[in-house]
Amino acid sequence: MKVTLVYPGISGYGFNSLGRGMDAGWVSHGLAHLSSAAKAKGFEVDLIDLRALSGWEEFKDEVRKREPRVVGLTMMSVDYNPVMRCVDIIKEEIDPNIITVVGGPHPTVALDEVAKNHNIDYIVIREGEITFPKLLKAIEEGRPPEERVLVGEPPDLDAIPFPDRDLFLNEWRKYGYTLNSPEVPFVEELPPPFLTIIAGRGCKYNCNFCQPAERKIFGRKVRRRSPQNVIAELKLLREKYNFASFMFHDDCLTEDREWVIEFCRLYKAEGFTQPFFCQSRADIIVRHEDMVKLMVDTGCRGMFIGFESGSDRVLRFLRKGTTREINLKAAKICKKYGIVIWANYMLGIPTETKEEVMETISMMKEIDPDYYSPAFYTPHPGSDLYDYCIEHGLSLITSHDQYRRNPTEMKIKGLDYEFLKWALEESQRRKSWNAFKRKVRKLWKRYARPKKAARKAWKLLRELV
Ligand code: B12
Ligand code: SF4
Repeated sequence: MKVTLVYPGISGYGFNSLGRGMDAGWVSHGLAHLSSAAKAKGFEVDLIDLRALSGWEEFKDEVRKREPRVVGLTMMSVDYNPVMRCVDIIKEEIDPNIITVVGGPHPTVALDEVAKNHNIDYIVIREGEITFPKLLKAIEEGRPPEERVLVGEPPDLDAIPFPDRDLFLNEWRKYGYTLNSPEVPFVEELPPPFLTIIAGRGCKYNCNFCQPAERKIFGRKVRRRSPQNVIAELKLLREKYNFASFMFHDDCLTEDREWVIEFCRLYKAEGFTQPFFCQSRADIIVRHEDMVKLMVDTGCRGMFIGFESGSDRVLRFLRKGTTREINLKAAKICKKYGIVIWANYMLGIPTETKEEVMETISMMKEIDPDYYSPAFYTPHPGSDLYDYCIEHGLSLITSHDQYRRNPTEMKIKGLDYEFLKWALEESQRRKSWNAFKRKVRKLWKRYARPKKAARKAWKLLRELV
C-alpha cells in the first residue's frame, strides 16, 4: 500500500526554501522514524516536503502523481495552517478517499483544535512508530479503526529501525539538492557532510515555557537509546555518508552522566574523531565539569545552552532551575575547555521588567557567546506559560504562523517592543575587549603565521585605544 508523508515546515522561509540551514535543511526525525517503521512492515513510503515545492499547485500535482492510499502529516503548532491547507486540498480537490492521518506535537497538545477539521480521518497523539504501521495494516486489510483518535504506544528505542534519512535525501535530490551532506551545516565548527541524530526522547526538567508539552508527547520518564545503539547508527552513517560532523537534537543530552561517559568511551574506541554539538544546561555544566572535559576530549565542540535570562527572579518564574551565577559559571567552564557557546535566551517574558531585561543584557555581555540565539518570548501551546498567557489575556498571537521563537514580532501584550528591539541589539554588542580578542583569534586562524597575525592585531589595538 502506498503511503505519502508530508513535511509542512514552511512557516519560516516559505516554499522554495530547501537548503537554507536549520529550519529548511534538516530532516524531520519524526517522519524519518515513521517511514522506517512503515517500510519495515512492507509499506511503500515516499515524501512530499513542502519546503522543496514552488507552491500549492505543485503540491496538488505531487499528490495526484503519487496516488497514495494514505497521507501522513506531521505538525508542530507553527505548522497548523499549512497542514490544514494540505488536508483540505487532498480531500476537497484531489480525492476524498485518500485517508489523512496527522500526528506530532500540536495534535498531541491541542487535540480539540485539530479534531475540528473533518478532513482529517485519524489523529495519532504521542509517538507513532508502533501505532502508525498498525493503522496502515488495518486500513490495508479493510478493517479501519472506528475511533478517530489513536494514542500512540511508546516504542523501545533500541528496538525500532534507525530513521530513514533517504526519505528526505532522495526527495531533495529531485529538487536539485546537490550538497554532499545529509543535512545542511549551520556553523563553521561543524563541517559538511553534516547530519543530526537523536539519542533519546523527553526531558526531566520542568521549565514553564516548554513543559508539560514534552511529557505529553514522550511520557514522564526520559527514554534514551543505549550508547551501543547510537554508536551502531553512527557507524552506519559513517559508512554511508562519511560524515565530518554532527549534532545531537536531544533536549538535554547531558542529563544522564553515566550515559554520556559510556558514549564517550565507545565513540573513541570506535575511532570516531568527528566534532559534534549537543544541547545542555548551565547547571549540569557547572555540576559536572569533569564530564564536560571528557566530552571535549571526545569531540564535543559546542553546546546549545538555554541561559534564558540574567535575572534570578525571572529564572525562578520560568522554573528554569538555574541562576545568573550558574549561567556565568557555565560559560566560564565552556571557555576554559574551548566549547563553542550557542546561547539561547529570551526577551519579553511575561512579568519581566525593563530592569530585568537590562540584567539579561549585562549577562550576555559577560557570557560573550560565540553564537547569539535571542528570541522574543513566544507562548507555545502545551506549555504552562502559554496557559498563563491565555488566562491573563497576554497573548498577541492571532495566527499559528506566529508560533516561532523569532525576535521580529510582538508576542505579549503590554510590553514595550521598541525597547526590546533595542535590548535585542544591545545584548549582542560585545564589550570592546571581547570583540578585540575574537578578532585576534580569527586573524590567527586565517593567517596561521604568528608575525602577520601579530601585526594585524597591533593595528587593531591601536585603533581601539
Ligand atoms: C529538532 C527540533 C527542531 C529542529 C528540526 C525540526 C525538524 N525538521 O523536525 C529545528 C531547529 C528546525 C526546530 C525548529 C522549530 N521548533 Co523544534 N524541536 C526539535 C526537537 C528538539 C526534536 C524534534 C524531534 O525530532 N523529535 C524526535 C521525534 C522522533 O519526535 P516527533 O517529531 O515528535 O515525532 C514523533 C511523534 O510526535 C509522532 N508523530 C510526529 N509526526 C507524526 C505524523 C503522523 C502521521 C503520526 C502518525 C505520528 C507523528 O511520531 C513520531 C515518532 O514517535 C523538539 C523537541 C523534542 N524532543 O521532540 C522541538 C520541538 C518540536 N520544536 C518546537 C518548536 C516550538 C520549534 C519552532 C517553532 C521554534 C522556532 N524556532 O521558532 C521551530 C519551528 C520549525 C518549523 N516547523 O518551521 C516545539 C514544538 C511545540 C509545539 N507546541 O508545537 C518542540 C516540542 C520543543 C519544545 N518543547 O518546545 N525544531
Ligand atoms: S526548556 Fe529544555 S531543559 Fe527546560 S524542560 Fe524544556 S527541554 Fe527540558
